[in-house]
Parts: sequence; structure tokens; C-alpha cells
Amino acid sequence: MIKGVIFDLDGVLVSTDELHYKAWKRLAEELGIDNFTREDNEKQRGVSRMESLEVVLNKSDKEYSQEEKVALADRKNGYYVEMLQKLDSSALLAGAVETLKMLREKGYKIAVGSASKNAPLIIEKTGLLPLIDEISCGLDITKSKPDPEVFLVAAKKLNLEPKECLVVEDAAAGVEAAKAGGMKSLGVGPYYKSLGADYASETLLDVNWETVLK
Ligand code: B16
Ligand code: MG
Repeated sequence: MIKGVIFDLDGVLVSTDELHYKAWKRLAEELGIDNFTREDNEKQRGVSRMESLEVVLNKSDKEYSQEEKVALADRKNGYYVEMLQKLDSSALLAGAVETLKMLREKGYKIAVGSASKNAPLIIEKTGLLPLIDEISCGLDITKSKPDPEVFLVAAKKLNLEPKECLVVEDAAAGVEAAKAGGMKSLGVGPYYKSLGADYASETLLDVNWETVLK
């Protein structure tokens, strides 16, 4: 029986993809990579900061040491965090607030399970904090999706068994992580049909919650 819902953040509750894109694009241009595209940015959906950096560096002939890579990821994060300061509720995706309120009224526990180390800042800036019981994010984990760690930490924080949790995700790596953790999954977003989730809906507004939560 499902007792809690774990929401991925970026691409499910909030849209920060444009800001990630702008920050990576700025870094790429500084490195002389002028062909970093929105298509490349799609490959960064749901994956960790260091793996996202590899998507950018794959477009360069230059080799970088691990130390240089960490500095580049930090530089990109600086640009991203600078833009996050202006984030507000206009970044919330359709149906996010209504869904969280509805689930809470029905007595479900709510967590966020996000790869982002900036999740607490994003949640605060968009006003989601009062609607969420627990946050499990990039700061809590050592292994990124498709490893289930971020969702297992979320379940633990909610005091629930994995099989009592439903994960809502917009990325294939996240759906894989949910499965690996023994959790049911609902895929949403532009690729909802091909994520391999147990249930799928284009947006949070189209979900048949009665079926998904049974
Ligand atoms: P940060 P999610 C993910 O968030 C983003 O989709 C992904 O593009 C980003 O690289 C990752 O967080 C790490 O973010 O650099 O802020 O720590 O979809 O797991 O909520
Ligand atoms: Mg996501």
C-alpha cells in the first residue's frame, strides 16, 4: 500500500532546466566550445553535476585533470546559483502545488528526491517548503541516479518502507533508480512515454491518482 510519494524536483515540480542550460552554455563558451546545444542539455536531465560536466567536455578535444573538472563544475554552479537567487513560484510546473496539497489532504507523506545539491534553495525560493515533509538531495548521497540511494534516503526520512513509496520522475535514470530501490514509479514530462515507468502522464495535471496510488 502506497503511503508516501517521493517527487523528483527539476522537471517534475520545478523547471530550472533553462537556468542549467544557460550556466552550462556560458561555461562551454568560456572553454571555447561553441556547439553546446539544447539537445546536449537534454542529456543532463536528472544526472549529477559531474556527469553533466562530462556532457560538455565530450565536445572538447582538450583533456582536463580531476582537479580542473571539479573547478569547472564549481564555476558552472556559481553561475547557476547566481541565477537561482531570482527564482520564484513562476518556476513551478503545472499542477505541482495542487498535487502536493491534494496528496497531503489525503494523508500521504511527501518527500523530494533530487540529484541537485541546490534542492533546498530551489524549494525555499519557489515556496514549496510548507508542502513537503522531507528533502533527500545531492547533499545526502554519494551515489547518483540510477543508484537508488537518493530515494532510499527519502523513504527512510519519511519512516516508510520502499514498497510503500511511489516515485515521480522525468528522467530515465530516476525511473531506473526507483525500480532498483523497490519502489513504484510514475513518469512525467516530455519523455513520459519512454521512461519505462509503471505509470505515465505528460503532466501532473493528467495523472489518474486513484489508479496510481492503489
Ligand atoms: P546541481 P533533479 C537534477 O535535478 C537536474 O535535472 C540535473 O540537470 C542536474 O545536473 C542535477 O540535478 C544536479 O544539480 O548541479 O544543482 O547539484 O531532476 O534530480 O531534481
Ligand atoms: Mg528531474
